[in-house]
Amino acid sequence: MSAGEGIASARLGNWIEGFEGDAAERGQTRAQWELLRIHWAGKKQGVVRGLLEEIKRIEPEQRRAYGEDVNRFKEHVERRLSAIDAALAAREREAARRAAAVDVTLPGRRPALGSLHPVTLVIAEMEQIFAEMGYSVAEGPEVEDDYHNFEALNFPADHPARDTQDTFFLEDGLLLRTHTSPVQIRTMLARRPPIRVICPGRVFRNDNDLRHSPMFHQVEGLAVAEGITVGHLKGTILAFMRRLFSPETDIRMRPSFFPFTEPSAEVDVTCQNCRGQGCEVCSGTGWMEILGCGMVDPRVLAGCGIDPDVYSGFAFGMGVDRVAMNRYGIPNIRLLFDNDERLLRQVRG
Ligand code: 2NL
Repeated sequence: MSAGEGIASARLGNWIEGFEGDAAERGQTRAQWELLRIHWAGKKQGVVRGLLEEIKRIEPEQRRAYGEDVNRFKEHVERRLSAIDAALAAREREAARRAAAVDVTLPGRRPALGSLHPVTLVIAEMEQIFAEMGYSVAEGPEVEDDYHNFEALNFPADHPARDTQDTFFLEDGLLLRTHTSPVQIRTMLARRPPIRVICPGRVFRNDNDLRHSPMFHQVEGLAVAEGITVGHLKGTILAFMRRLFSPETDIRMRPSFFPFTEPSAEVDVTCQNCRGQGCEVCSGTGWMEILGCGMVDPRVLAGCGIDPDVYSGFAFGMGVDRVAMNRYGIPNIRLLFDNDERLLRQVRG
């Protein structure tokens, strides 16, 4: 060991200082580190290599000390290059870990919320109102037979509603129900009075233009008991309309005809668009035609095994689709049944 061992020479100090200055600048990225390594430790053109070659030109008596300095510098450069390499690798691992990590504080992706169809909403509302008046809900098949859809409802054999113009006939004497009345027929055949039932559902008629859809929705109602009168019918309809629309709503009844009721009436309610003032929706009349009703024809009761001398009943039927369009500002019946999701997104109950 020489006397100078452990004490860096000024020459070695300068070399180290030069390297460290460069390392401070170029030790930040992998690409820069590569240039740093080639510049200082490169096998052919590196600074250390150049210093080693320089030994030939050093005075012989200086060579041993010079050689030691170069070797110590070489070790310094190699140690520091691998230390910087290790630091860069640690940083790269940390960056990769962060990129792959799950951020548990991120809010979750919410699933798109579904919503109920406007017709479904209105039917639910109607069911609720009648439920509060003591009615139960009954459903039945959409594919019916002539007996339940026509015969039991006192349709004469040659009635125009039986015509292929209006009814979708299927095979084997079956058809698509043209109203939900067959559900009430089935109820009267199955149960004894008192009966209070409403029957919502899809109905079908061969009618397809700007104002009609071949499939639409009805809610029909039926009450059969001893002593049921037109007064009960009118009071029930008025109470229902005031709950469905508003307490200021009025009704008016006009004589009409249905094969299954006698007497029969059409019911108009105060136009909800203009509150009865007259507008384009109600053609200036102030009234909307919304419902048909009447006292159940004694022949219909008798056909279902209910004695018309003991019992009487009222029944009514109304379209749901127009009410839904009116309530939710839907201008065209097509929009209800085109299955365009945008309708459901815009109409929220
Ligand atoms: C309308 C008219 C109505 C009925 C439906 C009915 C059912 C049975 C017996 C008697 Cl089982 N009547 N239903 C009564 C009167 C009118 O519907 O314009 N609907 C949209």
